[in-house]
Amino acid sequence: MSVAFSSRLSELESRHRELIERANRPVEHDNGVYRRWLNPVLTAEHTPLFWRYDFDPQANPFLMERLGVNATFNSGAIYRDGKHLLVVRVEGADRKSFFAIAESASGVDRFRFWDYPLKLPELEDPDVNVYDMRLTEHEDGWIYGLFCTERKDQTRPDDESAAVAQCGIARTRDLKSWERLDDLVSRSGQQRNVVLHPEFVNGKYALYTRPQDGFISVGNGGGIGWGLCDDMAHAVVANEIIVDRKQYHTIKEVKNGQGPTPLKTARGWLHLAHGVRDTAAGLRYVLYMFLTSLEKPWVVSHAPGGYFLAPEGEERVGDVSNVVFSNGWTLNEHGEVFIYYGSSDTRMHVATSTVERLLDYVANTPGDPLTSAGCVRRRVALIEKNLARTEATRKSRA
Ligand code: M1P
Repeated sequence: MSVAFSSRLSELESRHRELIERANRPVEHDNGVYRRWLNPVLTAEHTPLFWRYDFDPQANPFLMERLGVNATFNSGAIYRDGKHLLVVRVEGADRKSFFAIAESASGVDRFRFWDYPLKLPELEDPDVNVYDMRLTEHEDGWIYGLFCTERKDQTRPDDESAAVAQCGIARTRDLKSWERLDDLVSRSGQQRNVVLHPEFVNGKYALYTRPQDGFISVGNGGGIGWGLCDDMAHAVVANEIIVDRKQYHTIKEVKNGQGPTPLKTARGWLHLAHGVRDTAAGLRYVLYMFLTSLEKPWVVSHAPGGYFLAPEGEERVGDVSNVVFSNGWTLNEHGEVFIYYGSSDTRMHVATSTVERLLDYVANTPGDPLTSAGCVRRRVALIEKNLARTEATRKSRA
C-alpha cells in the first residue's frame, strides 16, 4: 500500500469518525411545541466508508469512491431496547433507493449504520425502486414495514418516466431477517404513504392509504384514506373511506399523506402527516398533525389549522427543495417524542417534544377558518384577550 493511499485512507476515516461522533444540541429558540436540533442526524456522508470506497489498493490505487451515496432521508423509526432505530431511505448516486438501519442511544446524535443494508426479498415482479418505509409494531407480534414500491408503467412503453407506485409489505421480528409479503391490492391505480395501524379494528388489520390516480398527482384520490383487510400476507383493501381530505387554500391543497404510525395517547391517536401545496417555485411539503378517536381511529376529533413544521434554513434546499417529510417517530419511556424528518429529499433531522405538549398543541390550536376574514376575526379575539390581560396586570401593579 502506497503512503499516499494510506494517508488518504486515514484522513477519510478520521473525518468520518468526527462526523459520526459529533454531539448535537437543540437550537436556541423553540416555539414551545417542539425543539429542532441543530445538526442533521444523518447525511450521505454518514454512510460507512466501506459502502462507498474499495479499500483494495491494487483495485483502487487512487482510493476513489466507487459506489456513491446521494442522500439519506425519509426514515421509518422504532424505539427498542433503549435505542432509536431508523430504517433510512438511502439513495445511491444511481438514483435507486434502498433501506438501511442506523441506530443511536440518544436519538439526537451519533447515529451509526449497521454494516449491511437491509436485504429486502423481491417478489416475482421485482421492484425497481423502494422507499419511505413506515414501521408498525402490530399487536399480532410482528413488526411490519410498509413502503412504496415503484415499477415502470408497462402500459405506457413510449414514456420512460411513466411509473406505477404501490404499497410493498414486509415483516420481521428482529429487523434483521425480513419476510416479503404480497403488495397491497386496492381499488386505486396507485398508492403511496400507506401505513399499518398498530391494533386490530373489528378483528381486522387497518391501513391508512393514499389513493392516487397518477404517479405524482393524486387526482381524484381525496386525501388520507382508511381501509380494513383480513390478512397481511395477501392484503386486499376493498373499500377506502377518506379520513382527512385535501382542501382548497390550505397547506394540503394538492395532496397529503399519513406520516409515521400514529401514537396511542390517553386522548386519542396522535397523527403526523404531510401536506402539499403548489407554488410558482414548485410543490411545498410541510408537516401537520391531527388527533383521531381511540375507538374509531378513522374519525378526526381535533385538527389544528396550518402547519406543525415547515422547511427552514438549509432544510429548504436539496434535491427536491422546499420539502419536509416524516415517516418515523419514536416515543421513549419518559413520554418524549423524537420526530424524525427528511428535508428536501436529501438529509435527516430530528425535533423533540413530549406527548403532553403535542396533545396540548392538537387540542388547543384552533382549526383553519378557511377564509382571510375568519383568520382576522380569530387573531383579533386573541389580541383583545391578551391586551385586556396586560391592562389588568398593569392596573393591579399600579
Ligand atoms: O419529493 C417529495 C416527496 O414526494 C413523495 O411524496 P408524495 O407521495 O406525498 O408526493 C415521495 O416520493 C416522498 O418520498 C418525497 O419525499
